Amino acid sequence: MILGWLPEDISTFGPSIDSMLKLIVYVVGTAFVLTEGTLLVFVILYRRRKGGRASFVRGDSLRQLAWVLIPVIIVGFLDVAIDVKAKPIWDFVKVEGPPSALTVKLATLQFGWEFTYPGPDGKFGTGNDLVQDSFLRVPAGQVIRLLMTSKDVIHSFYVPQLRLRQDAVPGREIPVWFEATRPGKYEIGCSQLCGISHFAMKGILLVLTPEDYQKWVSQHWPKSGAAAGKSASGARSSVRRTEG
Ligand SMILES: [Cu+2]
Repeated sequence: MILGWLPEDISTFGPSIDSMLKLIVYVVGTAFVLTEGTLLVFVILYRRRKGGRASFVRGDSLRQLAWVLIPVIIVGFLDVAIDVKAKPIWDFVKVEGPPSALTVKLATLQFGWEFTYPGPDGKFGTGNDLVQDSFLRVPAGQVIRLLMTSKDVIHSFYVPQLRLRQDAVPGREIPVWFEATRPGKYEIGCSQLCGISHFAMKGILLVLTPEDYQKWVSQHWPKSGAAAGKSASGARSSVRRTEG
């Protein structure tokens, strides 16, 4: 039921993330209905009545303590069960991950996204990197690795359809991966309150068919070995393209 409210899933690991979400919603939802239901019943049953006297219950006897201890044990057990089910999913999504076909660097800043492609030689910092503001183009059906850092404050890369959210932290390079299954245009949002224009920090993820992606690469990437885009001062040894 709850999964019907979720955005479209275009990630290979999306179903595992959704299954965790479903499990947590059902466990917490059941606990919510049971505890609030019990509270409501007790409020009505033991409401103030004429001649009734309140008493102070200290919870000394085991019978009284059981009202606290039994729910604690149940909640503790469910917590551990959720952790056990989540562990392999966490390891796959956040720790191990499959080998990637393409690595892109992401630098976040107030208030935008800067994606750097390694250029035809597949290496960063060799003079033919391609820097793209706001737009991340990737081929569908291939594992993409993003190396994230931030130039100023903590931001957070969030694409709901990828079921992927990761903070970008200054001074650290954090790797994430994803494999998008469906070509399309998806919004990248920043999900860390990062300053006055946080609301406007929008990027675009374009998932292309492998053919369209190759076409874009051949049209826009610097040619192999070319130190294209090198400024007169040599300050920036990469090609920078900005789109509206
Ligand atoms: Cu931000």
